[in-house]
Amino acid sequence: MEKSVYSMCFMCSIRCPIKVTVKNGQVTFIEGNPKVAGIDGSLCPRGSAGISLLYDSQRLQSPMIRTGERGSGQWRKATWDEALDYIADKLKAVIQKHGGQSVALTERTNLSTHVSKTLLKAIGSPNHFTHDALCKGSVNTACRSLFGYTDAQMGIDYKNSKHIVMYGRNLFEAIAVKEVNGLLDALAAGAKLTYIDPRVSITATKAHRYWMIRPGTDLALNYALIHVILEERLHDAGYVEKWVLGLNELQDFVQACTPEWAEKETGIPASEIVALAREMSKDKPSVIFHFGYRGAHHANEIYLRRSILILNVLMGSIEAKGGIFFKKGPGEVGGKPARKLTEQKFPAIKVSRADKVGTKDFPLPDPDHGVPQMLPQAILNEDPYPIKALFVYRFEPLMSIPDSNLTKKALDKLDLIVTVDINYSDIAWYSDVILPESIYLERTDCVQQANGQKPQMFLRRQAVPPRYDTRDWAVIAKQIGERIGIGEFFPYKDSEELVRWQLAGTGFTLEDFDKSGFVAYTDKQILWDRKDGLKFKTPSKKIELKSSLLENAGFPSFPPYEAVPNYRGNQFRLITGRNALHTHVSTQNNAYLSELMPENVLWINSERAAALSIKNGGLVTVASKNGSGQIKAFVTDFIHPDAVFMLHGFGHQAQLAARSYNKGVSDAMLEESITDKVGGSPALHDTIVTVQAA
Ligand SMILES: Nc1nc2c(c(=O)[nH]1)N[C@H]1C(S)=C(S)[C@@H](COP(=O)(O)OP(=O)(O)OC[C@H]3O[C@@H](n4cnc5c(=O)[nH]c(N)nc54)[C@H](O)[C@@H]3O)O[C@H]1N2
Ligand SMILES: Nc1nc2c(c(=O)[nH]1)N[C@H]1C(S)=C(S)[C@@H](COP(=O)(O)OP(=O)(O)OC[C@H]3O[C@@H](n4cnc5c(=O)[nH]c(N)nc54)[C@H](O)[C@@H]3O)O[C@H]1N2
Ligand code: SF4
Ligand SMILES: [Mo]
Repeated sequence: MEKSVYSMCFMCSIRCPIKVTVKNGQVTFIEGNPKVAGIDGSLCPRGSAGISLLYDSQRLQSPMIRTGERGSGQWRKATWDEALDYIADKLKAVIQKHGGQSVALTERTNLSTHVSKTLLKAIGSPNHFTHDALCKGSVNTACRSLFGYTDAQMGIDYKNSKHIVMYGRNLFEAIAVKEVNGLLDALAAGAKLTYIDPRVSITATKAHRYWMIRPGTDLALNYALIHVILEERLHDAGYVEKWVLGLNELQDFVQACTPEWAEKETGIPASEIVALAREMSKDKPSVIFHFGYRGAHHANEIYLRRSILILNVLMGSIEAKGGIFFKKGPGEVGGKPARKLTEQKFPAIKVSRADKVGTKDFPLPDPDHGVPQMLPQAILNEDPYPIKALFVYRFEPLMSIPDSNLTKKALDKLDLIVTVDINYSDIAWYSDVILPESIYLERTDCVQQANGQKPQMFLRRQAVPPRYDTRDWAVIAKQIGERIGIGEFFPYKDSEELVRWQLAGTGFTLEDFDKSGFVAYTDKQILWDRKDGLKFKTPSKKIELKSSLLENAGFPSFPPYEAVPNYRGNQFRLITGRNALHTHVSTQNNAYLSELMPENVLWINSERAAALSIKNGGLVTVASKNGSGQIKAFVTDFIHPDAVFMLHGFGHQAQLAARSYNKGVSDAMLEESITDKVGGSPALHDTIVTVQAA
């Protein structure tokens, strides 16, 4: 018996639409959903390795309760009832003693985030954290400061673009399949790609123009580009006049930021900066300055992201074909979105967030997401109140929050740590109870509201039943809720029933997804009229270069540029990133992927390596204020002398994940916890390390 199931990949959180072939109850093939335009059957290497995850005997197979010290790896198998009762008893005790706010939950934003939020709201805790700030919090704040929309409400029209500029947006390795295909289509149609990175990534090798920028200086480059554009009147004057507030202030501010000034800071020749500004202007408005995820993570990240967005604004590319657009929801065509459990009525929460987001100490990061790198400090200082229980769902605080040793210290103060994972992650290993979730091929998930130029909904469907004693998070959360007296907030029996509850009132049913994995509210692309139909959500209803969001909170719109120091001797700036074969910290133990790439290495510039007697392939010790590790050197001309680079995601410590145990070094162990206090992101690239032959 053979069947095809339309679903969504979850080997990373991009959620590409997939088609799964199931023969006699076994998954035999996974491909990109051929019915989705822009995917057309393609998948990335990690997506293909989903089969190896499904049949992996090293993944979590049943609930576990810790029997030895935290982190000692001593466990006993438990039944679900035992594990859930254990959690409920501890949780009730914590809530009784310290109040509901003492319970925190961290997760990577996912389709069941409304379920997790419901659990916390019903308990009376504001302390729900997503990964967002760690990934792109300052991008989010930058977008809100200019347009009143979050970055998640904005999309990029690669396909129709004529010139795309990427600041370390290493799209051909840090993959999202539809975006990669869109960029490839644009390049095939003659678009240009300019790529800027201190390291020659795969994307750099495909670009028409590549600049090996001195790390951390992109902001100087952008101020010079803006300088040239305004000086030479290269901007879209009609668009700017109609939609923009603060052009004069911007012009005054960039007066001194000449290309010659930027050349000294960035290492990029002034003449080339001028050439790029002129080229982009010729192709405007169908141009994109990519606003990133995390090309450069510094303490002034928000101002870099604003400068990139401002370049788009000057080109008039916001809501232009081949530019950046605002995602349209079902409301644009009279449709209704899927319901969320968080729409229910909850008791009011009277305390502020433990990370202080939304208070005068930390006013601007998005309170919908919080700032996870502040959680360890909040736990350690019990400021503003104690946090005593932590749920970790589909997230890895020990490897995804900078300064792992500090995080560990904070975890030691907790009365209860529960991790819901699919793997023996380091955080699972450090927990009191591990709850195993069914993997994406084994479960139906909540509805994905896919807003865009055409609003749609996608669904992840169960392809095969769970191989082991695992459950879906929506069900696990409900079963915990029932045990602590908040069961009424979870009005469903299983995930399918929850999906039906979500779809009620949308005009679509669960069965409507069978044919192709998605439903569409309309066939037509929606673009607002750039002459008079743009709907900005700022207080002025304009694009605010001079931002009321920032200035009302006491932050400048255009702070002076601070020069970036050089590093010499045995000192380097540590930079990190991704590779096409792994997802963050999730896939290092995958049988296929670990064979293809078992460990990370340290990229180091040839001349600097020679001066330190470091040989290609030789072992080096890399050390920061926080810790040190030994790693193989990759000696190359393809990285700027100021920086060393390592892939994120290695250095796992959980022994039962035997393929990844102790392989390579963890960047999070080395990184200092420094935060952009305006935007909310951690400055992951502001750690200085020393490197020496081991
Ligand atoms: N030091 C450092 N920190 C970083 C980054 C960095 O480069 N360096 N990058 C940042 C970025 S951009 C991001 S997006 C975040 C990502 O941070 P995380 O979300 O923490 O990382 P992931 O590797 O995506 O997944 C974390 C955990 O989810 C588990 N998991 C995977 N699939 C499932 C599932 O179906 N169910 C359940 N229950 N668990 C599952 C994995 O086993 C893993 O333990 O990290 C950020 N933090
Ligand atoms: N294969 C794969 N694909 C993924 C993911 C994954 O884990 N694996 N994760 C997804 C997620 S959640 C995210 S956030 C995206 C991340 O997507 P990207 O942000 O495109 O990916 P990174 O690899 O984090 O990019 C970091 C790049 O920035 C460069 N860089 C470092 N410092 C500087 C600097 O000062 N200036 C400039 N211009 N560049 C600098 C680094 O050398 C590196 O090449 O990828 C997504 N896609
Ligand atoms: S980018 Fe790759 S791993 Fe991520 S969802 Fe798409 S196919 Fe899966
Ligand atoms: Mo991310």
